Amino acid sequence: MKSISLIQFLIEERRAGHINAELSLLIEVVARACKRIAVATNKGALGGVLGEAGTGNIQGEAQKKLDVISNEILLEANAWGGQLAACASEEMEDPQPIPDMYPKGHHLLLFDPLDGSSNIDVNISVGTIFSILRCPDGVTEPKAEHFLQPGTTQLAAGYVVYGPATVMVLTFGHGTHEFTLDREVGSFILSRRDILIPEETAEFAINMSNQRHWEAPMQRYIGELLAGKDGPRAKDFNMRWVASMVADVHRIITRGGVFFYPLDAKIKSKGGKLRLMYEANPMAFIIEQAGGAATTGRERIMGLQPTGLHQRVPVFLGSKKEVEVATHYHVAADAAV
Ligand code: P6P
Repeated sequence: MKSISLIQFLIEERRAGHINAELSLLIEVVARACKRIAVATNKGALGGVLGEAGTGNIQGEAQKKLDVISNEILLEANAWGGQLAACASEEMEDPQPIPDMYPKGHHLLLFDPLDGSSNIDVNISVGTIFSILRCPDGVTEPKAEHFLQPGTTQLAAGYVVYGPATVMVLTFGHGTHEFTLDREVGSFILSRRDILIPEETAEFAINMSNQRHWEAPMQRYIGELLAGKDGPRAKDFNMRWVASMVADVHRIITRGGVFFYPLDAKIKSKGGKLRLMYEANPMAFIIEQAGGAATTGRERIMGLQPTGLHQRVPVFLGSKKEVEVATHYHVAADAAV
């Protein structure tokens, strides 16, 4: 099959009217930045990039050196291109404006520069997650509130998983597509177009160590999966947990499955573990475009009206039928109260 590069694919998408020239250029810039992040992560111990940075982020988390490096790479790559009005990052409290000496564009870029960074020092896959919104008309100095748009308004979303291969998965709302980095050429090459994940699955991903803290419907749902073929689900299930959302989601994009980070007693006051704007929303867009579902356990993630740039939400995503079962248990339990 003739290989199609990311740039060629973007030109096709422009001709199809799915994206405009500015968004196409922005995706190329983000992809180029992620190639630089891949080079940095692939150096491992030889690059002096492992371990703690000695700083903390807005989340109150200790930053890894690669968190800071990846954030800087994305900010620098996106400062001068003219496609953005501002950026927002998991690593920064406030949005980052485009420097005055550069032209501004019509887009807002949100990202988790290196998701799963606790896995870096043990050489397990990590990734970059990004979401692209339109900057509201007439807004030249975007503030946090201008980013607070529901996931349904995303123009594009994607992730890059830095694993045995460096793989980018993208959606513009016209299907979900996968590109694999050809390191010899330095190009992302289309490896899967119009991905569809199975509606059914026998594989779930959750951090079981939190089980005693879950709400009752989650206890019931996971208990039924663990009961296997002798239980109410009448089939055995397998479990995976990489503790790197990008890696877990990419497995689901590749072979189906379902991923949960539910509320639990430890994190209930924060609203959840994962961040809505630059983790849950982009992953929900990607999963829905691949025929899956993404809810908070009670409602569609992409329908939420955000209340804060770093807002956290529960995440249930993946194979549609399984997300629906788990969500139904929570909705039914709420209705019974
Ligand atoms: P836990 C990584 O820190 C992350 O944000 C996601 O990538 C991952 O799915 C989750 O947290 C892992 O959380 O509680 O299992 O360490």
